[in-house]
Amino acid sequence: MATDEAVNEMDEVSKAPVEGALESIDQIELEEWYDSLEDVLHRYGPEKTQQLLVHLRERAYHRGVMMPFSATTPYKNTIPVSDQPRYPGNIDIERRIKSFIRWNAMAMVVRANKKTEKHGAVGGHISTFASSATLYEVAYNHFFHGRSADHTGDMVYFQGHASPGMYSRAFLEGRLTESHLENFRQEVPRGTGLSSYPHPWLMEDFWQFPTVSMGLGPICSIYHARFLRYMQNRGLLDTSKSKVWAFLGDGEIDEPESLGAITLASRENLDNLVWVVNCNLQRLDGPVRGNGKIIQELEGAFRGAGWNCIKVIWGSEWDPLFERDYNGKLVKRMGEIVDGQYQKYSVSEGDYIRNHFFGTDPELMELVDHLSDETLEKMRRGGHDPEKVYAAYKAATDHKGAPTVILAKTIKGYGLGEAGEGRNVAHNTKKMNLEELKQFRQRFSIPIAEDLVEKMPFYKPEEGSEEMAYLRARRDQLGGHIPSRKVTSERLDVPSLDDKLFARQLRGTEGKGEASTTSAFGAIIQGLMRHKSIGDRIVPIIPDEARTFGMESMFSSFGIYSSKGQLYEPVDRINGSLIYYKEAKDGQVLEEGINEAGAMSSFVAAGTAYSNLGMNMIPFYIYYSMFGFQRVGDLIWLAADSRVKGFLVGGTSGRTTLNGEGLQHEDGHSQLIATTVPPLVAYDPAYAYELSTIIQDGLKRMYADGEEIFYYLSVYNESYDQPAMPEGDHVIKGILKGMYKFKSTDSGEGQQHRPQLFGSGTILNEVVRAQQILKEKYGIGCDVWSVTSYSELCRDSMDAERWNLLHPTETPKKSFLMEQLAGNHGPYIAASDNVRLVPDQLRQWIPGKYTVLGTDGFGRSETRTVLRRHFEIDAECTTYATLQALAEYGSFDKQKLPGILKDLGIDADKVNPRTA
Ligand SMILES: Cc1ncc(C[n+]2csc(CCOP(=O)(O)OP(=O)(O)O)c2C)c(N)n1
Ligand SMILES: [Mg+2]
Repeated sequence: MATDEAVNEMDEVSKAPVEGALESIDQIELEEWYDSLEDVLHRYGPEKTQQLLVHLRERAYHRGVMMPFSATTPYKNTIPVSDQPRYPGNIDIERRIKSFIRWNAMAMVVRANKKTEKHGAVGGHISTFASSATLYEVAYNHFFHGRSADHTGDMVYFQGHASPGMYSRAFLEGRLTESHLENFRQEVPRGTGLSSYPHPWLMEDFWQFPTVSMGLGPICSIYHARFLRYMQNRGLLDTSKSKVWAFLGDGEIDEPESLGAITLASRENLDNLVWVVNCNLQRLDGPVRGNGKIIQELEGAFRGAGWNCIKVIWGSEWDPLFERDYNGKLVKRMGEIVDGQYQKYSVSEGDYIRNHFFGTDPELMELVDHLSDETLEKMRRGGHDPEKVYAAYKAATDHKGAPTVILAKTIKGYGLGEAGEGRNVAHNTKKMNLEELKQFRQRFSIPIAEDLVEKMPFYKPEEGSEEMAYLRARRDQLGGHIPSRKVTSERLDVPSLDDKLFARQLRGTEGKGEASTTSAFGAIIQGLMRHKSIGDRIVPIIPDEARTFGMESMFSSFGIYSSKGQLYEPVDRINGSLIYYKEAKDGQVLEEGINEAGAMSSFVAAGTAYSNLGMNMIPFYIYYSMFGFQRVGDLIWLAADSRVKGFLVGGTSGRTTLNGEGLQHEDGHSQLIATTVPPLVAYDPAYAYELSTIIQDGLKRMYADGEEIFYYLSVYNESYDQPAMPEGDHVIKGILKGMYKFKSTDSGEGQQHRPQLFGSGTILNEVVRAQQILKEKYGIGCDVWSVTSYSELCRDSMDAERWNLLHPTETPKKSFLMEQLAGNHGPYIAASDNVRLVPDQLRQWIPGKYTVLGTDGFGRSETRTVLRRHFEIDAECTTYATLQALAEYGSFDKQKLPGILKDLGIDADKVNPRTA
């Protein structure tokens, strides 16, 4: 509400001289307009005034007056002083606590680098937290809520480079010891030190969300906020009290992932989401927008996207100046200055600021006449003023209907003085000389004796001190420590392989038709969703390809999640048809649209619910395999760091199996990249029974046994006869370990060597065909192995080898691979729809000649038959490679090989697929 004082102020404004375009309008006319405005404001208040102005604008449009679009507001705080709430805490004590945290955060980095200097210092960052200490401390003291019995807790995405500040606070809170701080960035052995950035993989009781790969925290936070609503709307968990906070750098905002999903947040009315952008105007090398204004640019983007945007630009010291800025000249001047110049002011002395900033206009000069140069230097930016920050957080958390972004202006390296404050080198500052340390101590009143300063002791107030009591009381009241990762002890009752949903797949197609592993997967997931004990925990996530995977019936059976339900009559619901595009408030399917990064973010949110919400959820993210690892590889890496659980399902896999789509779609290398992700278990199954066995075991390992791993499954869209699961104990074990003997033919008469053929995915069928050709045409018997996972075999082999290396006098351990191949001498021939490096992982342990066929080179559109010949992985090429290998063993006549090529229809001078 406009107070009388404010109205009086406006009176002054109305009498101010008119500038610019309005000069041509009659003064009296203008006065009348101003008076009307004042009158309405006085009688009805700002809200009604706003409505009236909007109405006037609409009327003007109607009369043909085009209004210029402006998404931004003047360069001042969004919240006027009159609306600023009373600060609920003790600012003095909070300042002291914050100062100790600043000191320890700085000391931690400087000491770690000194300690490790001789061995190549370990690095670290001081300046990011120096600029954001107030932003965090206000939240720690008044907003961040821990997870407790009646509150699912706030989810806080901390800016990665600010981690020393979080460790420093945890030290005061008694969660970390001095020894932990001493070992910042010295993490071996595990548990003794502190990780560089937020890494749940490395500090599993502490960090929840990896953020340091810029842009990923922002997008994950949006989808996390939406996932909280999903849990709520599906009636699974009351998440209504939880907020998602994300602290970002202004430089980080340039990552496309940062802004790429902001409209989802407003479309979904995510008022449980608060972003705090630390606008210190600098990134690593220099200014974020030297010649522009990042805060204004972001305001325009966020307001345009429908966010509630709160600017916190100026500290309280500026308020009296604004109060006297009757004609808006100060605000206008503030709007004229670009960020590069603001950075210059942040390192300049008072007289420069006076002459350069205020000196352009005598009236502005007069505004600051009464202020000393020293005072001018110390006038804070908004992000360093707890009262302004509190006001913004309060408004953000009270806001309804839209997410909030707070654009807080700060100074990078605040308090570091010459060592980096506002300097372009601030980001990399990790050294402080004695003089700088002394200044720091003095500026923040750190109670450390001057002669001890050089040693940079960590400072913790005595137990029972006012500060410790305050710190504890605040966190106790807010539900405990943050960040804090707490894993649920809940174990799910997962279906066994005997359950009908799997048993059906184990029987195969029984000669009644053909099926692909993709369709088998579709049946399995729908069976799981119907399962009585875990059905509601399944979270199917699909970007926009359910129809491609033949899973569209899921839409109507389970509904597509939509916070708004379905406000339209779906076009495909004709004559009461049961299969249609059904959106529902409690829908189970997350249909993310053409947005693999967003879908991956949902996968992470659901797959970490067991630790972040205390409830196991089972995400299956089904996507075009080509647009997985190489498109969102960094998010998959983040998922691994997050200790995610769930299944990534690369649909339409295979360089030659997805035959028509061509170069950009045909994937032959995701299995290779999958190998590089430590907790990821990857399989490339050929048959529905293999797929079932793997999924059942995955469910058991992750949700019944509690292992913190996740899965990657290649599924294909080629239909063929699905065999029944062969008899024998070795089959299930082999499927899970990575290989089992699938089919054998008898050795021919006098056959000296027995070839061992490896096949995976759809190409196993080609290998089986090669086995037949070898037998029928050349009288050679061989064994065919189904290799379900080269990466699992490789990991097991590496582990055995490592153990043997380090225990030279003990009985050597045998890897599963060695056990399987014992007594065989090869030759070995592997064929798959992947690049050669996938089977090549095993080369060093294969006891004989090893020929690997694969799909190295760009894919292209053709029939599967032609493509498999092009890449030389079909049955004929596998047959030939086997005979050629036997020739090298001396058990086949080499001279016959050119004739065999002809016989098999293989052109020796055909194009090389690797370079084609
Ligand atoms: C994807 C990615 N690219 C590059 C980096 C390297 N990097 C680390 S910090 C930084 C600058 C950060 O600037 P800003 O976001 O403004 O944060 P500030 O420290 O200024 O708060 C860069 C480029 C990274 N961590 N992640
Ligand atoms: Mg920055």
